[in-house]
Amino acid sequence: MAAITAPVSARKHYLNIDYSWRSWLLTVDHKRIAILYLLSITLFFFVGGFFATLLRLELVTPQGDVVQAETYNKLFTMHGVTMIFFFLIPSIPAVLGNFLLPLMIGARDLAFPRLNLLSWYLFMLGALSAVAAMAAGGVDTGWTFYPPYSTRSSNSQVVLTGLGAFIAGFSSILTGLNFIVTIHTMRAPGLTWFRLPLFVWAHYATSLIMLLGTPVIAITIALAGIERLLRIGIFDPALGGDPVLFQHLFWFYSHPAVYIMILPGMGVISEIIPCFARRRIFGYRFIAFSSFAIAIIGFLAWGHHLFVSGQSVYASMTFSAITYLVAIPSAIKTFNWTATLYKGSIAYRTPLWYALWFIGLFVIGGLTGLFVAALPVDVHVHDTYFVVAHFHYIMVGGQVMAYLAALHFWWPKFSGRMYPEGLAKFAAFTIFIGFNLTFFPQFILGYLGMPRRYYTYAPEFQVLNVLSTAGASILAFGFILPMVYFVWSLRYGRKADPNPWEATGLEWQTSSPPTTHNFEQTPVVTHGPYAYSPQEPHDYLPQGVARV
Ligand code: HEM
Ligand SMILES: [Cu+2]
Repeated sequence: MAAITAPVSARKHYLNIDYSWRSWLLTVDHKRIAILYLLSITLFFFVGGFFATLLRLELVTPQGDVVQAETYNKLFTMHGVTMIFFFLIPSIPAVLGNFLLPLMIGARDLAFPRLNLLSWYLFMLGALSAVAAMAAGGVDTGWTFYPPYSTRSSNSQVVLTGLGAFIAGFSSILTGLNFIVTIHTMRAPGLTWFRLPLFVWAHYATSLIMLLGTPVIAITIALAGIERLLRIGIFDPALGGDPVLFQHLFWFYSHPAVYIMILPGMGVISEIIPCFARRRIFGYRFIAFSSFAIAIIGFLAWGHHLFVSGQSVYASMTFSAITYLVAIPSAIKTFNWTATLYKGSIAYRTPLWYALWFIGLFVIGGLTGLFVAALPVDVHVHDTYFVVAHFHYIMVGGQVMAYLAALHFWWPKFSGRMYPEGLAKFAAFTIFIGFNLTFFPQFILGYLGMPRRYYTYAPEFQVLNVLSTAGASILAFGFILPMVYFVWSLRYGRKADPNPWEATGLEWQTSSPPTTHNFEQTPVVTHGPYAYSPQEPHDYLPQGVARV
C-alpha cells in the first residue's frame, strides 16, 4: 500500500501553540477541551478504581475484616457514582467526540466553542461537589439514590452528591446540544448525511439522549434533595409520597443513559473494524439507523428495573417485550461488524484487539440482558451478582474496551506520537484476561444466589470471590500500563504521520497533531466513508480526496 500524500506535520500545532496555564484554562479549541476532559476523567477512573479495589479486598473472605458494613455501603456507592457520572457518561463523547467530531466533518470547531468550555467547567464543578461529599464522610445510598433511604434514613452526604450529579448533568445537556447543532450546520461541502462516518451518527443519537433524558434525572435528584431538606412529601410514603415514582423517574433517564455509555463505543468500533479489515463497512445505513432505533426504543424500556417493585404484571410484560426489541438493533450492528471482518485482510493491531474484545464481551452483556429482561429469570437473579456481572460486561467489557480502542487508534492524532505496539498488545491481553476472571465468576455467584451490596457472604461463595479478586488485581495492573506508556510516548514515541493507519476519515487528512484551526483548506467531500478496497488506487481512498 503506497501512502497517499497528506500535508506534512505542521511545526505549530494545537498543543505547542501556547504553553501558559491561561491558554489551557480559557481555551475554546475543541481539541484542548478534549484534553482537559481526558485528564479529568482519567483521574476519576482511578478514584473509582481505588474504591473498587477496597471492595474486592473486603470480599476476599466471607467475614467483614477490611471494612465494616457502613464503610462498605459507602465504597460501592462512591465507586458507582464516580464511575457512572464522572467517567462513563463523559468518556467517549466528551473526550473523543469533542476532539474528533469537528475534524471528521471538516469543521474548524464545534458550533459553540465557549459553551463547550462552560460544559467542562460545569463538569468539574459537579465533580468537585461529589468529591467534597466524599471527603466530608461519603455517601451510602447506592448510585441509584432510592428513597425513602436517600430522603430520610441515610445520614450521609446525599444532598452534596446529588448536587454533583445535578450540575454535571448540565454539562452533558450542553455537550449534546453542541454536537447536534454542529452536525447539522458545520459539515464540509459535499458531506451529505449518508457520507458521515458512523462515529458521527452514533454521537448524534447519543446527543439526543443527553439532551432529552438528562433533564429528567436532574429534576428527580433535585426533588429527592428538596424532600430530604424540606420534608415535603414527594417520594416518602410517610409524608404521603410514592417511592416507586422515584424509581420510574430515575430509570426513565438511567436506562437510556446506559446507551449514552454504549452508543459512542459502537461508533468507535464502526471506525476501527473497516480500517483494520481493509474492507468497506457492511450495511452502513443499517448501522446508522440502528443507533437511532436503540436511542428511541431505549427510552421505552425503563420499567425492566421495576419488575420486583410491585408494578403491575401487565406493565412488566410490556416493558419486558420492549426490552427484547432493543436487542434487534444491537444484533444488527454486531452482525454487520462481523460481516465486515469476514474475508477482510486483517491487521491485528492493538485498536483491533480492543474492538474484538468489545464485540465478544458486549454480546455476553447483551445476551445476559435478555436473561434479566425475562420476568421469571429476573425475579430469581434480581439484586444478585448476576446483575453486577451483566452490567459490567456492558460497561467495562463494552464501553471501556471501546474507549481504550479509541485512545490507541486516535493517539497519533491526539499527540503526534505512536504508542509502543508490543507493550500495548500485552496490556490489551492482560486487561481481557483480568476482566473475564473478575466478572465471569460473578454470573455464577449471582445464579447461585449471592446478593449484591453486602459486605459479608456465606462461606460457600468464597472460592469464586477469591477468583474475582485475583482477576481484579490483573485488571488493575492492565489499566495502569496504558497510562504509563501513553505518557512515555509523548517524549519517546515514534513521530506519527498524518495518517499512520491509512484510514479514510477526514481527521486523517490533516497533520498529527492538527493545528488550532484543524485544516489548511476546508476539505471538499465527493464520496462516502470507508472506501477501503483493492479496487481503489492505493487500496483505500480518503474522504476529501476526489476519485480520479
Ligand atoms: C441488550 C440490551 C440490554 C438488556 C436487555 C438489558 C436489561 C437489563 C435489565 C432487565 C436489568 C435489570 C436487572 C435487575 O436489576 O433485576 C438491567 C440492569 C442493568 N443494566 Fe442492562 N440491559 C441491556 C443492555 C445494557 C447496557 C447497554 C448497559 C450499559 C451500558 C446496561 C446496564 C445496566 C445496568 C447499569 C443495570 C443495573 C441497574 C441496577 O440494578 O442498579 N444494560 N439490564
Ligand atoms: Cu435498563
